[in-house]
Amino acid sequence: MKKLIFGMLPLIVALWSCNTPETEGESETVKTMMDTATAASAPVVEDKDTTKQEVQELELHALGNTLEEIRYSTDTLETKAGAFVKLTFVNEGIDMPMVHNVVFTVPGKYKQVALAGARVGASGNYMPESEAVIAGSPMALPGQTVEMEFTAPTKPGLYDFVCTYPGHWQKMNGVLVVK
Ligand SMILES: [Cu+2]
Repeated sequence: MKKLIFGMLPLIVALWSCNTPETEGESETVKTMMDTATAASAPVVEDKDTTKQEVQELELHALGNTLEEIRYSTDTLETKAGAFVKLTFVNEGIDMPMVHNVVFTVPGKYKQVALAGARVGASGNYMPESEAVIAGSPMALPGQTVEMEFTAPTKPGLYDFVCTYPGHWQKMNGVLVVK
């Protein structure tokens, strides 16, 4: 009996060692696949981080065709703090003096910015170089639609927006609510 077991041992060892390279080969393949998977998923995580900023789409119209009538379609716009704002500004005016823009300013500075913008004049797009300006749209001629993009303030609060075309600020101003 003892002799039989010893006699079979080389066979068992032979079978075992025959199996070994294959098992090793498989685990090597699995390891490689896992490495590839990790490498491939890394940039996806990065992409997610860069697109983390929330997008806030807003629309604003300029209404009226005389200095008495002119106004924005709303006096309140709203966005989340730090969001990427895409604003579509539609000028519904018809006659030539109905030229408008939208300039966002720090709280309480819309009048100051508008008066400074009027002094800059047409050549400078009525846009003053001022720390009070957060962002400004291009000028929209009568019937024109312009787009602007900017990052909303990260600090919640009540900010202002105004048209800096001369003589418009009294009728064309509003509040940007940053939540
Ligand atoms: Cu205007």
